[in-house]
Amino acid sequence: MDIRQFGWDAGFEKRFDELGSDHSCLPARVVYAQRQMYRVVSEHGEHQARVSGRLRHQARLPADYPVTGDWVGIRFDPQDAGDGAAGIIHFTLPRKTWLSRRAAGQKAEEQLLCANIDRVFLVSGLDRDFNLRRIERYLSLIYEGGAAPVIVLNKIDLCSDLETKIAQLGTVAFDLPVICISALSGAGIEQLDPYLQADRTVSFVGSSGAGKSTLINRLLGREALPTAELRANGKGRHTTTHRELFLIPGKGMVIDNPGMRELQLWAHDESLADTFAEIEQLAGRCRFVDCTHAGEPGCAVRRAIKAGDLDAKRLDSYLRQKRELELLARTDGLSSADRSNLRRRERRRWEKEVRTRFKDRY
Ligand SMILES: Nc1nc2c(ncn2[C@@H]2O[C@H](COP(=O)(O)OP(=O)(O)OP(=O)(O)O)[C@@H](O)[C@H]2O)c(=O)[nH]1
Ligand SMILES: [Mg+2]
Ligand SMILES: [Zn+2]
Repeated sequence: MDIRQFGWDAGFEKRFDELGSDHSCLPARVVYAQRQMYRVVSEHGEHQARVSGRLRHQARLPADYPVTGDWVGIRFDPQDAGDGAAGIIHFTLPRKTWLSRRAAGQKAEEQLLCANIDRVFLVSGLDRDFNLRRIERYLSLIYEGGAAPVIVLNKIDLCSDLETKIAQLGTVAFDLPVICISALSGAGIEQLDPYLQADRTVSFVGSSGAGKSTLINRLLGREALPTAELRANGKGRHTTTHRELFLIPGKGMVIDNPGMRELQLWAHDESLADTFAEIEQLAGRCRFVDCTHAGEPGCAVRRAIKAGDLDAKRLDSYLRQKRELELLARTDGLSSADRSNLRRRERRRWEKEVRTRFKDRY
């Protein structure tokens, strides 16, 4: 199997050579991860793998374990593994981009969702799933991980006020691509083609029931994933329960994700500055440099709201996210936040490569 079709390139190869110095390791990409059992693709094809005892021993945080989309170094030895795991994962390559959120629960801990993605399709149903504030949260989460968002509005067949919704979306999406489709009928999905390119990986996020798996099935041309209607109270169980990477011949890779009920941020201020670029810009014109936009004199942000140039709900959403991040920084999660900082630094090393990858996108 040629792993280049899974996105293996010179950049990964270079880092692999830096890490896998003893040459007995092979590169492999994680296509499925659940409870420390992994499925990977390597030059030997697709097979099971588990992490080495040493990796497990050294892992201090959940994010130290490989996730779907990671490139790892494995030793492949069919004789070696009695448990059906033909590969032993010895290390994970530095992640180019990623998606993570704050794990549910009291502890401030990062939950890494997937890694090495070029794009994220933020799938939102045009039914009652459509929610600007939720889209803002997803955007902060996506910007933090360094992948480029595309907003996919699904279920056009159920929507009678598309124009209004698109106009509303304009106040949070600015120049991001917005694509309207019906995953069920296939209407409009050819508009996704420019974002589905060989060697590139797209991760799908959005609420449960938004139609992520339906769309992936349609792109794959087979029912690879189960899909289901939400229960009438909107609380239905999550149909997708794990993250899995699929290869679409000629169109790169897609990663399905379970819908997220709790969307707690794991991010830094810089990501908010991307999501709320126009507010940050206005804030630069407030009289006080430390203006909290809570009613101080000479506040340019409040002025914009009065003038009708900025939606008060959007400022509210910005302040809410900001408070959430301040709280995160103050809790015992600091050390893991530092950890995430490290990863961001690593990403800066990647950035030039990421940018050249985006340049030839269209
Ligand atoms: N009317 C309509 N229904 C759709 C469309 N796309 C998906 N659905 C339906 O929406 C329901 C949920 O779709 P899924 O693909 O399972 O949603 P999901 O986003 O994968 O949900 P989770 O796996 O729980 O995160 C299913 O009953 C689909 O048939 C669409 O374009 N129009
Ligand atoms: Mg699903
Ligand atoms: Zn202000």
